[in-house]
Amino acid sequence: MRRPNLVFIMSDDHASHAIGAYGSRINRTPHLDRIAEAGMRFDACFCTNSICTPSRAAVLTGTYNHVNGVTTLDTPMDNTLVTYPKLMQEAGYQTAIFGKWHLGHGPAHDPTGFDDWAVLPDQGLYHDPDFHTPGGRLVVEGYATDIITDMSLEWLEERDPDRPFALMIHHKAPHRPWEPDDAHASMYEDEHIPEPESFWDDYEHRATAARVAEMRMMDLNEVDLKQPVPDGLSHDAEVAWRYQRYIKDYLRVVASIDDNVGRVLDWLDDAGLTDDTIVVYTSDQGFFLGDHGWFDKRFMYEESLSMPLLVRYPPVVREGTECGEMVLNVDFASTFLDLAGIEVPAHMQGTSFAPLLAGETPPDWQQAMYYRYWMHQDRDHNVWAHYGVRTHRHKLICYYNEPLGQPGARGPSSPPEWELFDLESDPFEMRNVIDQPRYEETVRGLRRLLGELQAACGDEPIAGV
Ligand SMILES: [Ca+2]
Repeated sequence: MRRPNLVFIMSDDHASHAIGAYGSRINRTPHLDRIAEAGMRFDACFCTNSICTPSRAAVLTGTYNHVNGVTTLDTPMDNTLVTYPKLMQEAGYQTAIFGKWHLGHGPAHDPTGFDDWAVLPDQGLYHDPDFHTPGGRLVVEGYATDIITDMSLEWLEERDPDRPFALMIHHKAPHRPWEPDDAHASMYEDEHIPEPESFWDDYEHRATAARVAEMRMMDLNEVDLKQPVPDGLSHDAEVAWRYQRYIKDYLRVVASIDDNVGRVLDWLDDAGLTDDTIVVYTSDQGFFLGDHGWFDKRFMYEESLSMPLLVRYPPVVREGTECGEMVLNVDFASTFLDLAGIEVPAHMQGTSFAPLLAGETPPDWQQAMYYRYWMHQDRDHNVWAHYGVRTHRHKLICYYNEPLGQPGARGPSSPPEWELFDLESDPFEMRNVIDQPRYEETVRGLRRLLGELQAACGDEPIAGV
C-alpha cells in the first residue's frame, strides 16, 4: 500500500456537542459530518490536560505534560523535543503547519519539523491576522479561518506530487472572543438556542472548586458580549441573555470552520487523493457550552475533557462507524506514525489506535485514563489544580489545590477535596457521591487505579492527599 497522506485539522475549543455527527442539539455541521459519514467517530476521546498549550504539546510529542514540560499556558514547548511531524519529515514526508501554534515563539520555540509554516502569534486575531513565518512577520487581510485554509490549499497545490505529505491545519477558531466573519454574522439572529441540561447548576453537591470558578455567564466581559447588556433584566434573565450572545457567536465561528473543512475535503476529492489521505478532525480539548452555567474548559468534567475525533481513511476505516473505546491526545502521535509505517519511538507514552480504526480492539486496550490540570487559580478563570482518573463508568477527581510553583499558577493553597461521579446514573456530573457509603469500595479501587496510572506515566501524587 502507498504511504498515506495526513491532513490533521485541529480547531481550538470546539466541543463535540457542537458537531452534528455527535448529535448536536444546537447547530449543524454538514462538512464535518462528511468525515464521520465516510469514517469513524470516536465517542471517548479525551485530553490529558484541558488547555490549549499543554494539549498541543501532548498531541505533537505523544507524551504527558509532566514529561514534555508544557504544564500550563505559560510553559512554551522546547522545539528540540521529538514530535510526530519531525519523524514524518525525516521519513520523507512533506510537512507543513498553518494556523495556531501557541507553543511559544523565538529560536527555542518556533515550529520545527516542518518544511513550511505560518503560525499566529499566541492566540492571534480573527480579522486581518498577522503570522510568524520562516521569512518573518506577515499580515494577511481577511478572516483567520479562511486564510489558514487558503494557505493550506496553496501549499498542497505547490507540493511535490510524488512524495506523501503531512499537513497540519490548526484553526484559531472557535476560541474566545468568538468573532464571526461577515458571512455568518447574522446566523441564528431570530432563533433561540436551547440551554443545556446543567445550565442552572447551583454547584451545591460539589467541591469548592466548582463554586469559585470564574467562568459563569456573568463572567463574560464586554469584548465577549460585543454589545451592552439591556437595561432592566433580572439576574436570571441577564444570565439567559448572556448565554444567547455567547453561544450564537460561538456557533457562527464554528460554521466558518465547517465551510472551510468542506473546502479541504472538496480539494482532496478533486485531486483524486481521498483514498490516499487520512483526514482527522479534532480540537485541542472540549468546552463548556453553557454546561454547568459556564464557558471555557480546564475542568475534568465531561464537556471539557472530551475531544471530538473524526477520522476518515477509506482503505482502513469502514464508513459510518463509531468507536466507544478510550483514546487520548497522547495517543495521536503514535497512531499517525504507525499508520505511516514509521517506527514509534519507545519514549512516546501513547498507544497507536490504528487497530481501532481497522475495527479491531486489542484485548489489553486501555480502560481508564489519567488527567491533570496544573494551573491553580489561573488568572482568568480561577480554576483550581486537580488530577483524576476516568473509567467508562466512573470519574474520581482530586482537587489538590496547590500552585506548586507552576508558571501561571497562583496561591494560596486550599485544603484538598475529592469528587466521585457515577457517569451512568449522573451523566451531567451534578452529584458528587464521594461520601456515600455504597461507593466506598469503588473509591478505594479508583484511588488505587489513580496511583497506578500516575506511576505508569511517571507522574507523582501530592504527598498526604
Ligand atoms: Ca484550546
